[in-house]
Amino acid sequence: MTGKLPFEALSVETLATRLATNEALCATIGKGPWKVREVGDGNLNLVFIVEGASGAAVVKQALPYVRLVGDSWPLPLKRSFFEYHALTRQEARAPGSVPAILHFDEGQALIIMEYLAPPHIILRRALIDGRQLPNIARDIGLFMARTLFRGSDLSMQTKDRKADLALFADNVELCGITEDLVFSDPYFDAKLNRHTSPQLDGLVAELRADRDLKVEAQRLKHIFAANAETLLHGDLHSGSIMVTDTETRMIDPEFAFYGPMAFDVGMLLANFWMSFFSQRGHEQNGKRDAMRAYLLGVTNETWAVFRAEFSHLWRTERTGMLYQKSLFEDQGDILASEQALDHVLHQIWSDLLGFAGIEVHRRILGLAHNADFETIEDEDLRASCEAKALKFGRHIAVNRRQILGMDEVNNLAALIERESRI
Ligand code: SR1
Ligand code: MG
Repeated sequence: MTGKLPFEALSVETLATRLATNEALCATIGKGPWKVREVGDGNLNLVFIVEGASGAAVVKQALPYVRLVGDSWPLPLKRSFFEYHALTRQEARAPGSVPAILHFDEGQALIIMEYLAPPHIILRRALIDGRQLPNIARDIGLFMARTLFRGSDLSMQTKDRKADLALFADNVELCGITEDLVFSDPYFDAKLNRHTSPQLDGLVAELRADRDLKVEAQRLKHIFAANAETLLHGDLHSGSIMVTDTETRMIDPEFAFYGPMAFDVGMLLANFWMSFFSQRGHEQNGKRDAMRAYLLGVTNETWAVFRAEFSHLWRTERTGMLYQKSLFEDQGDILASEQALDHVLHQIWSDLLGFAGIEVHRRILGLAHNADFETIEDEDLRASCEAKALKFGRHIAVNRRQILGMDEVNNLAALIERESRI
């Protein structure tokens, strides 16, 4: 298959014939016969696992529409191009944190990549199952600090960064999904919205009439759209991470673009807090108290690791045009450099709380829900978990400038979670 043929979606039936001569694939898994399975359970793409005599690989192909909704919502194939380029940059900036790329075909919008075999599992699934993974906070904290710092003007040469900014600026439609689905749709009666009804109807009406919340969501959208600070993963939720007990890999960066550092961190932490609030709905087979404590510990540790690594890179790799060393360290003024670092970290903290709060809202009020809540079959129980998460999200989004540290946030989460009545 070459990039010159017109685009055609692969299928389980056609994949082996169409990729039979692909050198990278044959070198990795051997020549056919191959076993092909379609395993995509995301909202946008086709994902195949292809197994041959000497191994397996993943073939991911974009479709010209949103899979979740169908061809009434067209979506450009070029998201595959952005995913490919994001993966190459993430691998360079945080080696070993993403699947290896074997082949990219721009015309067919497909990426052939390393198969993360079982026991790899999607992080969201592992957390629903109540598994306490020992390394995720460290691995994800390091990934975020390294990719976000090294993709910014704190590290890159300005000419290179501006060229990259121009490249990713064309990821318009994927940014548009986030701009609508995350920042706006949850706060009015948008067409594709849904929520657990009638249980949440009252609270949803209250949130949509909440002037402070609505203004804050739009201030955050403004930051998201206008602060092209670094190359983001762009969709760093627990469904975009694969784990074993010892390994953590980030996948699916098709939403990559230059935006605020706090967006990736906020979205990720929101997913840990949503997992925390959903645990009550998965308790049938035993108490989840330890799991809840683990999840709050993970938010704490992720943020601590992020801060520590970001600070380390600030002190050792600050080679870009921002906060240049000639103004600080080169004049012996280490204190001023540390003061500037504190300021940058504080800004990320305050913004990440906002992004986290509204990410929680959109997964309960908008189009794209998550399995943490959706797999709770008892609708009253699900609504009770969701209502607590919504209240938490509202508080951290609206009060983000006054919240001083992670303990305050996690104490609030624990308090809301223990409330018997919402
Ligand atoms: C229409 S796409 C819905 C969501 O799926 C992706 O994973 C992103 O999170 C997006 O917002
Ligand atoms: Mg995805």
